[in-house]
Amino acid sequence: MESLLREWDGETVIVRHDRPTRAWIFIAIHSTHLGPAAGGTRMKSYPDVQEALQDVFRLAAGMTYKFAIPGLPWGGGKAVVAIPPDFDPQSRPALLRRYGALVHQLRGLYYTGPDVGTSSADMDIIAETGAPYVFGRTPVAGGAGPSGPGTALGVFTGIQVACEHLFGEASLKGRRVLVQGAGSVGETLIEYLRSAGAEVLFSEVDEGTIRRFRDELELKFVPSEEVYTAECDIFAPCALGGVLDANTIAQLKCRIVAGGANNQLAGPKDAESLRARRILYAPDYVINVGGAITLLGLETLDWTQERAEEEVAESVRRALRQVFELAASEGITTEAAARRIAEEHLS
Ligand code: PPY
Repeated sequence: MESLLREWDGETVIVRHDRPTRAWIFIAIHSTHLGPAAGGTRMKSYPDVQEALQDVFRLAAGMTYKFAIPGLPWGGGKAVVAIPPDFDPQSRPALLRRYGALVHQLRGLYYTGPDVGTSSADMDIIAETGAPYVFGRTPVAGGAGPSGPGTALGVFTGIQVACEHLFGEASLKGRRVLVQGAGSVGETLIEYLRSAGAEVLFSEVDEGTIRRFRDELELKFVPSEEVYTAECDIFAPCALGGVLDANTIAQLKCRIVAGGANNQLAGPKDAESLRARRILYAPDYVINVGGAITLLGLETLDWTQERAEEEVAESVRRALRQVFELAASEGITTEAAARRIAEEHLS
C-alpha cells in the first residue's frame, strides 16, 4: 500500500472505510491541470485492497489522458467502491448515499458518473446526497442516462478509422469483428457493427446475455478460452482491463485491436509487442472518450443528442488519425504517440 501511494504520480487520493458494509471507497484525483476531475465510479469486489487502489490509480490517470487528447477542460479522476465478496445487495442504496455525501464534501474537486458495476439508477441514488457533482443520472431524474451508448459510438468510429488506416477503406462491410463483452458498451457497439455490415462474433460470461445474442440475434459465440486465438480482422475488448499481455498478444490472430475497455494493456511493454506483431492498436483512452463527451456535453453544455453524437465521432476521428500519423512518422507505438499528444496538451 505504502509503495503504491509513493509511486503514484497523481495529485490526491481520498480513502474511506465504510464500516457498515466493510467496503473501501477510494477517490483518486490524478490531475486537475485542465479542470475539475471527472470520471466514473467502479463498484466491484477485488481480491485485496491493494488491487482496488491500483485499479483506481490507473483508471484516474486514464481519465487525465482521455480528456487531454481532445483538449476538454476536465481533469482525471475515478472512484472505486470495493465491496466485500459477501456484500448484501440490500445495503447498496445506503452505501451509495454515504458515498454521495463524500463526493459532495469535496465540493467539486471530483465529479462522478457511471462505470463498471454502477448504473444510471445508482447515479440517481448517489445524487440524493452528492448533487450537483453526479453525471449520468436517469433521464427521468434529469440526467443524460448511461454512458455506454456514447462510448460505443466513439469505439465504432475508432474501428472505422483503424480500417481506413490499415486497409485503405473505412467500410466495415464483410469485416469480422470479435467483441469481448456484450455489456453496456459492447451491446451498442454490436448494433453499430451489424448495421455497417460487419460479421460480428462475441464473447461474454453472463449466461442470459449469451442466450440473447447467440439465440435471438444469431451471432457467433466465442467461449472465453478461445477469445485470444479466434481469427478476426478486429478484436474489440469491451469488458475489463489488462487483457493484452505477453501471453495473449502472442496468440492473437487479428489485424486491429480497438475496443472500449479502460486500461487494455497489462503494462507499457505490451504496446511494443503489438507493434512487433504488426497489429494496429487504437489506444483505449483515445477511442473510449465518447461516454464522457456525451455526458458532459448533454449535462453541462446543453447539447442535443444529435450534437453529442457528431462531437463524439468528430473528436475520435480527428484524434485517432493524428495518433496513427504521429506513430508512423516517428516510428513509435500508437500508445506512445497518444501519450505524447496528451502530454503536450497537459503542459
Ligand atoms: C470513462 O470514460 O471512463 C468515464 O468514467 C466516463 C465519465 C466521464 C465523466 C464523468 C463521469 C463518467
